[in-house]
Amino acid sequence: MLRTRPSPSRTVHNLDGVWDLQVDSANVGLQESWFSGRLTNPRPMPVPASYNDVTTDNELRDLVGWVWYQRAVDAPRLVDGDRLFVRFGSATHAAKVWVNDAEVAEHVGGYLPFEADITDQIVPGERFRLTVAVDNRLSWQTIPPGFVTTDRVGRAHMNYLHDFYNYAGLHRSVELYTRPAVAVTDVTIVTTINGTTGVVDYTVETDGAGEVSVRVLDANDVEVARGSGAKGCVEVPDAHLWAPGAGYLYTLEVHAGDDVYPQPFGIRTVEIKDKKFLINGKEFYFRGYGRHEDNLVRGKGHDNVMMVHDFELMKWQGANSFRTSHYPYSEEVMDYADREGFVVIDETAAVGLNTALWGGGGMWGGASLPPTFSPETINDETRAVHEAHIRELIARDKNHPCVAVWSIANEPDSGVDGAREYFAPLIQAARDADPTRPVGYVNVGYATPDKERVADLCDLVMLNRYYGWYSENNNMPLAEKNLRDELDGWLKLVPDSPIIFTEYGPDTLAGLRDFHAWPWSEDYQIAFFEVYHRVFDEYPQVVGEQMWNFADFQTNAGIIRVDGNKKGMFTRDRKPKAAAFSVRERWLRLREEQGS
Ligand code: BDP
Repeated sequence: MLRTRPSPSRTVHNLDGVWDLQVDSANVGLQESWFSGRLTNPRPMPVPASYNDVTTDNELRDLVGWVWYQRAVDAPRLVDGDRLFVRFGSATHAAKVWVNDAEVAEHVGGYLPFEADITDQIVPGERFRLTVAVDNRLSWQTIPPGFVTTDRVGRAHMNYLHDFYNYAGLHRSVELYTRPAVAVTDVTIVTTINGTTGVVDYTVETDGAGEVSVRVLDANDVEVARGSGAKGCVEVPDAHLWAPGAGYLYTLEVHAGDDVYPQPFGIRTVEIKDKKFLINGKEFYFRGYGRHEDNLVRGKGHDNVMMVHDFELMKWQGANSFRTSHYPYSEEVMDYADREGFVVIDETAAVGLNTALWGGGGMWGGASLPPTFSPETINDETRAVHEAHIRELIARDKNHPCVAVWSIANEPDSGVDGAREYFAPLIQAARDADPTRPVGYVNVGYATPDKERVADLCDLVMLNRYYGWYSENNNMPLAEKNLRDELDGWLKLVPDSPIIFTEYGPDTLAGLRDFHAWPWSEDYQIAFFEVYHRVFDEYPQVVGEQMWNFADFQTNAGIIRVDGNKKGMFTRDRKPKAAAFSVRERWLRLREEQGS
């Protein structure tokens, strides 16, 4: 789906601000048609934000079910048959939207955009009522999965198999935009490099028939190439490449009928060859983090101040990449990564496809659950939802030069019956949707090479490992031995795949120092990274290190979390822990040696 971008033929009206919100604990709003008038008992709620931490109300914080957002909107005047759309950056996890009394949109999946043409529901220049009902419930047939239980005192619980708080609400901007009736509806750009020439293949889809032409503008808006037709190839002589740390962007200005749509892009290639990860034909080594969209008070609400600050911290540390663990991030973040030259492993929201981590004394405690892949849990219907989600993500992010890898899941149960059958068609779906980028998934610690059933279908191996934390705690010599032994197993299982460590790190309490470098101390975090980095340096097949996590973040309540997960390089309010400085030294040195 195209991002909203203003142009001579398009206007964008931002609807962020303080909306009304009403909690629907009894789940009656739909039957009682709450959309048909003003909400009767609203409270103020900022958009974008997670609603959970904004107020002091426990009912809202731990709600299981629907909330209703509402505001009055002034419809713009429309010229020459223009169409008016309302667009949501995301609504977590499912939403229904009404304009006055008319339902205009329904969407499931909490981290991707959706929109509706509302031209026929509004009177141009007049005010209308916009109501959005948002449901935070997950099921075995949603991505990510979850399940609701009710306890003996009648309390509903949202159970989920992932380690971050189930923040919900309108996390990203809500916008109105206008565009001509005949308009650009999709653009796909694929670039290759021929000597010093950038070769730009493009495909344009339109609503209605209109003559299509394109111009390529450089970063100073100077035209450097042009072409015509809905599909074609234009050449940019002396191309300025997009490269890690140097995010040079061109614009493909697409004209269709009267519509003009400016699509930014970068000229660059990504490729895996001889066990190396290549960007523009040069070896690339990933330095960075798994991250979260997570901040004090605003939860997963997008915030430009925090976005720019986080990128400043990553640059300070010498990072060149991150993974959008464990869901698609806001479009603002993807645009900014393009611009700042960060390399992104773009992940779906398929986290927690793994009942083994939950039940039978698993990491998160709780009741035993059936096997991961079963008719009652992750089944064919889940796979269809997962596949649609992969396609939606690739449709949204395919033109971002920052995206170098598609990660189609985090830590699924990849070593059990049913895993290969489940994942083979999904990997194929990702390749069909984008034949240009490597595809993989992130492997869980206990799906070791002897058990693993999916890795050989992927282009690369991505590993989350916690030797020295969840196992071999306070025994780094044994952790190191086990890490090396396991790596040797991967080299045998998939000798041609490069390996990226996508998670490793211990929980670390900021301010806790210890002469003996005990677990939880800042000193243990430093020692832990030293061991892992020493091992990485000895295995040429390891082409990246993304520690867990950029910053401390909020999780569900539980006996292994103290106000959240504390594996951050930075605290939740972005203060550096001691390891931030030692890792910085390493990453600045590697940047020097590796040139990006
Ligand atoms: C992995 C998960 C990640 C967790 C992390 C941890 O991928 O979401 O937060 O471990 O336990 O299992 O800290």
